[in-house]
Amino acid sequence: EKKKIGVLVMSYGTPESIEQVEEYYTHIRRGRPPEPEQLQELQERYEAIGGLFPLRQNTDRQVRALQDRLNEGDHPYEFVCYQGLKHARPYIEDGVKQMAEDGIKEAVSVVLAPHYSVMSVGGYNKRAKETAEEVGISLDSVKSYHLHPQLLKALVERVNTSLAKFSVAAEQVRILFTAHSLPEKILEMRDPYPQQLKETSKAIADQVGTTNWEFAWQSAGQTAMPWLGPDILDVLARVRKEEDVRHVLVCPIGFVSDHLEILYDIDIECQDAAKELGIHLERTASLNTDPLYIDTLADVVTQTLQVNK
Ligand code: FEC
Repeated sequence: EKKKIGVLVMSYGTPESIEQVEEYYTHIRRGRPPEPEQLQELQERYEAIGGLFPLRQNTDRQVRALQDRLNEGDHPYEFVCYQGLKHARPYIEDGVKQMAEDGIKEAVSVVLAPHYSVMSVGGYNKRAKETAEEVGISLDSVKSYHLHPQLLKALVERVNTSLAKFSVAAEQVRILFTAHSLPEKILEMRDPYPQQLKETSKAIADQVGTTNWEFAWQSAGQTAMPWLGPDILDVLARVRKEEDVRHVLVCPIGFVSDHLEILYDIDIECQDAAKELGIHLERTASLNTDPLYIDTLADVVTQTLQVNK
């Protein structure tokens, strides 16, 4: 009989229907319901990507692929994956409680986002740990995996595939690596997030063999506090105006699957801006269930398990 290890796979979460957008948005805003205009604006963004919520299916597929991958090969464990979503059901707490109901005593958690911020992955891990302690599960959390060789390999392949779509030589394409912006106050906390993102960007650019790249933030929230910049829309305008850049490849390294922040913020909003500016803009394909990404996850989960045993 193999020893059962629970694997809590945590992801952002998405609504299941347009009607559920309000509840979801309220959860993101820590219980404060959005203004009617804010709600309508968000519902319109989901409508613009087809009235669909692809993050749910993509997360389901990634979790299934990870469980299969973890159980391949010869080892003394049986891994059982559970989902824990930040802003939708099953919430992180639901996933941990389900593990306890199923008799799991030891678990590892991993977030479907490679870079650590106290405001992103830190928040997921805290909720998971607190619930695990309540229900008597010993839980260790993966913190980040932004330089994992298999992850980099998958991203380098995608950049190379996209570079081939331009009519100019690869070195003439400006690569913009992006991730979700966060409030600037993370800088005061010496948060590793900006540094890790720059490390991933540089590692990919080095392996591709280009120096024609920069980093930009995307999807900043509409709040009074300042968010990390420069924003990608400003970068597009600047590189066109100041350097006459007309070929841009966006590589959203902070995200691992297709969802609103990719399909709307880049594929609609940035594409529209690029068209206005006369820029040919491409985006790298999302990782989704790329076996190299699933290998990355399996590897960091088993390493975390071993280090702590
Ligand atoms: O497809 C989908 O349904 C969900 C797409 C989605 C992903 C995502 C990832 C991240 N977020 C992060 C931080 C913040 C902060 C706020 C915030 C707000 C929103 C809103 C929507 C939304 N996020 Fe998100 N995020 C996604 C969607 N996010 C919708 C609300 C409307 C808006 O502001 O656009 C601001 C909260 C506040 O108001 O206080 C902060 C970070 C990530 C990447 C890491 C991760 O996946 O966890 C960081 C996907």
